[in-house]
Amino acid sequence: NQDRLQWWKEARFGLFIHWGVYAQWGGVYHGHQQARYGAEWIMNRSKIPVQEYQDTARSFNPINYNPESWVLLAKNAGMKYIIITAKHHDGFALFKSQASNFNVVDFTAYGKDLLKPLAEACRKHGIKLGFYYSQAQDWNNPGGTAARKLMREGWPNPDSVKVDAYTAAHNGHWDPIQYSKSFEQYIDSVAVPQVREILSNYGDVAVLWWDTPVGMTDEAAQKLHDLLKLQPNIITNDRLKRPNFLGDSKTPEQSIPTREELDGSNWETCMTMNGSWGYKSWDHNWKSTETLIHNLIDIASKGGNYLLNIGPKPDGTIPEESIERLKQIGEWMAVNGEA
Ligand code: FUL
Repeated sequence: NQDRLQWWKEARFGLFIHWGVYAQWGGVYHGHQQARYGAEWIMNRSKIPVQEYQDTARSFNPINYNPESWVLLAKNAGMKYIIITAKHHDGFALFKSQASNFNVVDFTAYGKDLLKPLAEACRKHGIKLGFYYSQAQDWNNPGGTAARKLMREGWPNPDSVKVDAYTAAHNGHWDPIQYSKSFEQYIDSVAVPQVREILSNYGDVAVLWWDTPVGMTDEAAQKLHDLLKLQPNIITNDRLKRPNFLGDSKTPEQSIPTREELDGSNWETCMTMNGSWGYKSWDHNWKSTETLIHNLIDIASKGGNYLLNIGPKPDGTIPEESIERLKQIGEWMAVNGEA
């Protein structure tokens, strides 16, 4: 129904948060800078073995995580909602999960659920909270899929031709353990129970943001879609499985549609402030505040939403450049924005 989408249609501006153990690498693997794709792709781009990636994840310890300051930063910038990566393609869950021990509580030095205090802070300050969940790709939980990305493009490893041949023969996977279960087993034992967890344990969930339906089946999509009943007012995007599960909104990535391209459907442009979603230590290619405000005006005037991203560091702090820009946008909004 229309009421369900009312707040979203008026929101205009939201914060996207890409955070997980990939932040520990910061876009660098064994001294090599991962050039293409966001830093959250480093495991796939650099074909990091599952064991090595997990060994690093053990020491994840974001002691400076302060979710209330994140929420206030968003709120003061004029944002109405936050979408955080509950689980990205690397399969690491930012929440306590019974379905996979590759989660922040059971696997890391930190040992505490990251979504709980964020949900509380959002409730306290009147900001809607949504979860991004990578339903198909999962590079750590066996049976999850992997988009095939050639290693040759970004990693001058003499073995890369061999690795590329392996991924070609194994549906994009590069580590035999990724193949030890079927996709169906992964959906039933990890994706379905985890989506049930994030829709049950954190109060109201405003949005479920699916992503990259690599290898997705209609059957699996239906099982996931059925869980949305747990949150009757939830809004979803168009990335669960095309073309049969198009959700409520289109998701142009890093681009703003022209007026000619608008067809009456709801849409939300997601965009990075530099070139990466996840924290990339060496990417200094930041958009100016002026550009970001211009984008917001352009999008709002065309009836869309702007989901602007931050990639927090492994210690839980937000890059200074992002904080600065969000504060400046807030100053502009205080003068020019609606209440
Ligand atoms: C993409 C993902 O593969 C990126 O890592 C990022 O999450 C972006 C918003 O969606 O398709």
